[in-house]
Amino acid sequence: MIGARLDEEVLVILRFRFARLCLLVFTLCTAACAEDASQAWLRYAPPFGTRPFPAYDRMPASLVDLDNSPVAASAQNELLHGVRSMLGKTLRLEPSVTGQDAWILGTPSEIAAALPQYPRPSLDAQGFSLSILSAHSHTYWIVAGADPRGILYGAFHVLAGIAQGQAFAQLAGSQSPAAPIRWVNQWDNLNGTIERGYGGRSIFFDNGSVRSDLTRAGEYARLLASIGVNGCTINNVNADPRILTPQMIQGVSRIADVFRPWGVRLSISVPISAPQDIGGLDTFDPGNPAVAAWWKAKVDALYAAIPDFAGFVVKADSEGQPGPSHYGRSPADAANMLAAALKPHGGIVLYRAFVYNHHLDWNDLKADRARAAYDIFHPLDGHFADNVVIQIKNGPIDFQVREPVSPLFAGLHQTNTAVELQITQEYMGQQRQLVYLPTQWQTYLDFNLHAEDRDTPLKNIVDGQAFHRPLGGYIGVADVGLDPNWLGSDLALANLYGFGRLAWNPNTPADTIAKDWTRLTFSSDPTVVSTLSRMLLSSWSIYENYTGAPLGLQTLTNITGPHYGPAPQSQENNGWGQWIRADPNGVGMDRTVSTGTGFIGQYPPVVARLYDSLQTCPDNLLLFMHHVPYTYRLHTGKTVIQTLYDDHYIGATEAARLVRDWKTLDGLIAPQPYEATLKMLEYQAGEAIVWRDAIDRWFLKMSGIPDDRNRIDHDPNRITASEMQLDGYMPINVTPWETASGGKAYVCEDRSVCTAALHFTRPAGWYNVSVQYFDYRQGVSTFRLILNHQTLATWTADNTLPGEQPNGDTSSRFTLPGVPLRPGDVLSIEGQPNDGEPAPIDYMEMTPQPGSAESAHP
Ligand code: GCV
Repeated sequence: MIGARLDEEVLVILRFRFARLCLLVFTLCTAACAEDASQAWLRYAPPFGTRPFPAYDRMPASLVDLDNSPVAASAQNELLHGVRSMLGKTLRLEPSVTGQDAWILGTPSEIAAALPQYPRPSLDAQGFSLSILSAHSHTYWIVAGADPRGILYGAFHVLAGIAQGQAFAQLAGSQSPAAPIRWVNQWDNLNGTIERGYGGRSIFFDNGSVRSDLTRAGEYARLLASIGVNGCTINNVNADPRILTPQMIQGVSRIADVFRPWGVRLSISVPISAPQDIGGLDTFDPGNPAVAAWWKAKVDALYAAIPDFAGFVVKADSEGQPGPSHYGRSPADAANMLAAALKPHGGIVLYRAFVYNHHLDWNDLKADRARAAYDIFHPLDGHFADNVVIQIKNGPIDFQVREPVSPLFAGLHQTNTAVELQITQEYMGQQRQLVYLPTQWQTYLDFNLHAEDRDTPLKNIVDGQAFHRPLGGYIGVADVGLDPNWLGSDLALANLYGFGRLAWNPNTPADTIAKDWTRLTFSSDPTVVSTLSRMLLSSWSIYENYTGAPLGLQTLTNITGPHYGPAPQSQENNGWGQWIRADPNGVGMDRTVSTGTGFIGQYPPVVARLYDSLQTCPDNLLLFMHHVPYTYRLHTGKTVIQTLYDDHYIGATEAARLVRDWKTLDGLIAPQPYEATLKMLEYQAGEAIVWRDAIDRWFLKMSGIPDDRNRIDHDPNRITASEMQLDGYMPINVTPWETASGGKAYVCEDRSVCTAALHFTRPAGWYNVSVQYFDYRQGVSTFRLILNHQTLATWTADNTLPGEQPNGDTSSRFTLPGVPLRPGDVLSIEGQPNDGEPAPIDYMEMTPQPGSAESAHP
């Protein structure tokens, strides 16, 4: 026994030394290595460039770390690195405070022991306090943390302040996190893929094992710590039971080792069927003692390998995952069994409320997926163990473009809850389009559910205040990958950053977060900060408008496919229950109490009254709550159908504005992110047109009511392939039909080259020429744009869009601005297929440059 304990101590010391060594290597490397995208908001650039920063001229030269923990060592190393990088000075590490000015790191009691004059702040767990103390004729810059994590968060706060040009004195004050749980979930599979991940392969797993090189995992933990995130669930909630094999537990413990210096606790998702899947039992019934014993032994083994293991995330009885209902047991039976095994070690269970039947009867007008979570979990309120937290998606459906807040938050008063937000943009453009989500999240977090007829905004429910719960908080589905910039797009990182900031303090305005992130990531130049933050803040509404989801239609994307391009019909006629119930007369789900599914009745009375009445239901959720005729007039006075048409035009116009705004930052942003982002925004502007046209066409056909400006399929600048002279190009049907002109794409199938040509008949002038083509995931077709005999441009269809067919997932746009055209010109597209991609095309558009076509005669 004593031998075992000694071994354990030696192991802890070795781990600690290893962590320090890693940190040292990390510090030296990051100082010497060039700035790269993986540094995200931690690039530590001098805030004023080469100009001096006098506030730090007389800063203490020494740094004393009074806390002997690996996490405080991270704080120390981070300060060393950040100060050197931003201020060009290297702090001296000193063992004690005597005889010098110093930066001091420690807990209040450690600091008071060294400096009795120190007025101890009272701090909540993981909180920090920054202050300046003058004593013994010396000045101390103090970073006090309630615990090692608090010290680390304080150090990151100081560095973020320096990076934004703030003096240490300006940063003085205390902060504590709003809630104890501030976790990210990763949906990584053991084979290295990531469900709904758009930033490359897993940083944790490859080919069924934990990666040998976990450098990125350690860097990820550092990023998370810098925004106060304290937990990470490393594998998909659609969990592979092999995560619990002894070999895998050893591998996972290596991930915990690289998380530990950053105060990030590791958790895993587990399938409730694991005792049967890999445990050799013939049951996984949570009421069976052998099953409970299996879990207890498994949990003990996990803690032996990972002493600070955080707990389990569970998806059960959902989308094909096995669950306790198989044995007639409830979620509480399953959650409590796991909780009992974890409790002696201090672990917790996050049991997801995302439980619903995905084989609903579409013809049943009372069936409603939105009701499921409340119907299942509300009756169990008070039956969950105190180390169980119910993890509830923000809305009752599934991370849609807009949803109401889930009524379940107001239906669990004696149960811990956490809100699950989605950082990865599954329904929101998949990181190929700019959508800044803190604006959306804040709408949810501020929403007052009026539980018990009191003010109970969602943020105060999940932080435990509203119902006096000891546990609760924020979960963000992040899905970062091995791509240098983690999420596949530089701008998408604002969402990861924003999640951490809101989980720490949900009262932080989305605008502040956008500006801070911009300064830390790109530049403090006022033009950059104001332009980019404006772009970020408007992006959710732009996306909502052009994707066809305004008025509470949730999403109109392809829900049975990749959740990307437009496919409104995919909502209907299936068991998934994301119905919008559009018919020739009207649209929307009737969820009222009197005539509908009764979902609205799950809300506390104040909110139920708001949504139930057509007079008070907000326009932006109207069609989520009510079925109305297309001619129904909104609070704006405009009809539903005309609003749907107009909003799509507004959204597409605004998406084009994002490109123009970004271009004003040319020269103010480093070349690589500038170019990559420009490409993304240009693509997005094209995709906004695809969405606009598809959804407006679909509603025009469904409603039979014309757009009052007759815009749909009447673009005077557009000539479709069917109107061109074709050599080799052949029409094929497109599914869904509304994602291409006339429901057809033109493909080059049996030839090495095909062409489509048009005779230009409009006035001479300068035109922007766009070609709409389809870019499959596979194959790299080549296109050539030819004016008479002159090649104007060539490009390749080399994007990795989520589709292998011509439709809204793959429709893409190439634009060449400023082409001088004259009547009689022949403009042609030449397509060369490649590897099964038949150089598919849709149309060409010649848009006169403003003011030029009539006046100029090139
Ligand atoms: C991990 C949606 C997503 C699934 C996801 C599921 C969940 O249905 O499309 O990919 O599964 O939500 O949150 O469990």
